[in-house]
Amino acid sequence: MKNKELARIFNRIADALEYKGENVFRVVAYRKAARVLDDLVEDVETLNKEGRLDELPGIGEGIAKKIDEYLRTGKMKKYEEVIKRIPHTLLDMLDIQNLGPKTLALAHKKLGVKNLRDLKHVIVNGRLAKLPQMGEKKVENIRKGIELFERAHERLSIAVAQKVASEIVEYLNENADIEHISPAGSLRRWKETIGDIDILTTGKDGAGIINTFTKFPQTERILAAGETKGSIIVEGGVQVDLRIVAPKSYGAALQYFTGSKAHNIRLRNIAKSKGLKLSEYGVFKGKRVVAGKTEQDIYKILGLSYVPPELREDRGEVEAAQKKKLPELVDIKDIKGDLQMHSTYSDSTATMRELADFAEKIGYEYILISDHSQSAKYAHGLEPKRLYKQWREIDQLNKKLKKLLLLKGTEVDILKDGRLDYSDTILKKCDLVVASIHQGFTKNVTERISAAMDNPHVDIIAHPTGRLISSREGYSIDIHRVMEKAAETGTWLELNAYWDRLDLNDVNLKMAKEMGIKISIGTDAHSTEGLLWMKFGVATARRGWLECNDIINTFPVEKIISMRKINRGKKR
Ligand code: DGT
Ligand code: CA
Ligand code: CA
Ligand code: ZN
Repeated sequence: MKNKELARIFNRIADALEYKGENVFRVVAYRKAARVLDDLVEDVETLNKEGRLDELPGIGEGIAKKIDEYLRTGKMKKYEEVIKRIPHTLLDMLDIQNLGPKTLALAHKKLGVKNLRDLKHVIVNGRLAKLPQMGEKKVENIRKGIELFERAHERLSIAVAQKVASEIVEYLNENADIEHISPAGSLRRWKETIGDIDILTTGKDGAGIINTFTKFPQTERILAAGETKGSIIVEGGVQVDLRIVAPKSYGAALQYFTGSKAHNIRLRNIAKSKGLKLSEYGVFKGKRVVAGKTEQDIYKILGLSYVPPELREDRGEVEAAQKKKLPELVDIKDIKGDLQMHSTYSDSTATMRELADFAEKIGYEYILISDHSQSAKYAHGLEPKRLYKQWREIDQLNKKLKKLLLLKGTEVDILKDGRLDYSDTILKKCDLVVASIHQGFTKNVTERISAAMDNPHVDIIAHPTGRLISSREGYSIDIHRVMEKAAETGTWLELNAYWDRLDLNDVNLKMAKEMGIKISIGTDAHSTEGLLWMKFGVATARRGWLECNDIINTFPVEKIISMRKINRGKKR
């Protein structure tokens, strides 16, 4: 499928236009097209052949023509034209937080900066700071942005890693004689970023399986190809390790290669204390194997309850497993609805009807429509008039929908001065109010969020720390104080399930749970497919030890509404 390829190209066009300082609306149009293509499940080539590109939201005639041109000729004139005189190393650098296209263009023109190395150089020698309108403070922020950029590019997002891994597993299942196969490592533990992908298999012909593995179509380089281990780099620079083990030690190997290393060390010491030896081949008493075929056997013989992979980080799970007191983790099947999403009323590609149909298909009982509020101009935030219009449409839809209930909500901006972006009169009429920071990331954020939580109509604080895993550190915020306030006011905190946010993260979630705070998992979807990000939210919730009772959207809607009434009462 060429979907991702095209998405990348349109994003590049947007980058280049931004760099040149062209009309923002054109930039936005290309970004939107990129997002649509990126989320698209169907093959863009099929859609094009059937002349159905115009059915896609955000794809107008001009962009459809460019897609067609690229699919037919492998080239896009517009793309080549806009990037012609900009080095691609410069465009890559636009992902650096705090480094805008204008500054970059200036650094290029005045100081000859062509790549990241040059940029670091002019930061160190002070020349960047001397450019007009720059100064030490701005440069310091850019330096921080570079640090984050470099760190993020060493690791892969869980979403990308999972996609690559599932393509490889599917390919191996089709082309090689495989018995068991499973991802291992950080991927199986659902860590938010992945260093490399580990896959474990059993099968009779090890060398044959490895040989097939190295022929995976997206292989860029083969690092190792033996009889029990193969290692490749696939397109985009991701390393994938494949190991083949004997069926009798599959469980032991899966346990070993799932990690984490810290968890494994704890287990090995427990084995030792029982006069046993634990390795990737099994559990041994002297020379005799006493467990190894399944992971369950391994934990059992060590006197532990089975520890789900998401918990294996040595954060107390070993002690809990010894006492048989592990949490009963939430499961994706327990989720009854999604409490954050956007529609075409603001900046999403999906209409409310499309969101509703998709949600019904997933088996949800309810969804909260939470579009952006009026100040979010960049996202086409709703003025009160359009909000009321949306509510009338929700009433209509609810009459038609058989199984699903649409809830009236908003993602109301917490403004720079700490006020909310709608009056209380409006907020009062929402079924649920989600509040969040989208501006003033360094301005009294803790105080502003706390003030929002004092408002009796605010039910949920969305993406509480504001981080973007790949590119942004988050607000200057005291998350402990925010949690204390949430506990005191009964305000729910969001676990934003978008894979680049996962905010609150696993560690904060565990802390929130211990403080008695309830969590709402929302995908923040800007398309129908975005609703599928729930799996990353649930996995992160599991990594944070959360059970059904900790999570609002495992409850039936009646319970949510009555809890909300009690919370609002507390704040008066
Ligand atoms: P990553 O790839 O950085 O996201 O993290 P992991 O956890 O996937 O780490 P990786 O790929 O280096 O190794 C996969 C698993 O193999 C790891 O989670 C535990 C196991 N492992 C690797 N090296 C060691 C080791 O030296 N001791 C022990 N006990 N286990 C190890
Ligand atoms: Ca790994
Ligand atoms: Ca590895
Ligand atoms: Zn949005």
